[in-house]
Amino acid sequence: SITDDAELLHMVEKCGQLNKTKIAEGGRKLRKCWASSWLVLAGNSLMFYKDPKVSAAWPPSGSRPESSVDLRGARIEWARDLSSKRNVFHFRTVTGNEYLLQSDNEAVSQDWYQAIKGVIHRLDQE
Ligand code: I3P
Repeated sequence: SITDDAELLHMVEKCGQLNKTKIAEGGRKLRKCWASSWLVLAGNSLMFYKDPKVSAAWPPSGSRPESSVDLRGARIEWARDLSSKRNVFHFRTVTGNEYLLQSDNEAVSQDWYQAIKGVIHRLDQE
């Protein structure tokens, strides 16, 4: 609804495009499948939307995230050994869902890494 979108917009810390692959579900390994994804960092959540292929249309009215993860207790680290791609970081939720996130642009990757890490640390201190 418009109210929900407005509430979410208020909480948005960062949004943008990254390459993403899920590599584990509940601790069970998955086959990599890299795809472009639109990420929204808001509140305690990181949400993944289907890449709209157009810039910065937010909020994507009516659309729901393809998936959303709770950042509480999550772990994040640079992952130089888990991919042949550059600027890759590894992200793991408490429930054992694991993702690799990546941009060819080093600054973009760095910004996302810091933003997600910041939220995780804030939640750790609550
Ligand atoms: C995978 C695909 C991935 C690659 C992965 C391959 O092959 O090419 O892009 O990961 O490497 O197995 P397929 O398309 O047949 O599933 P990176 O691009 O992250 O290196 P990996 O198996 O060494 O992880």
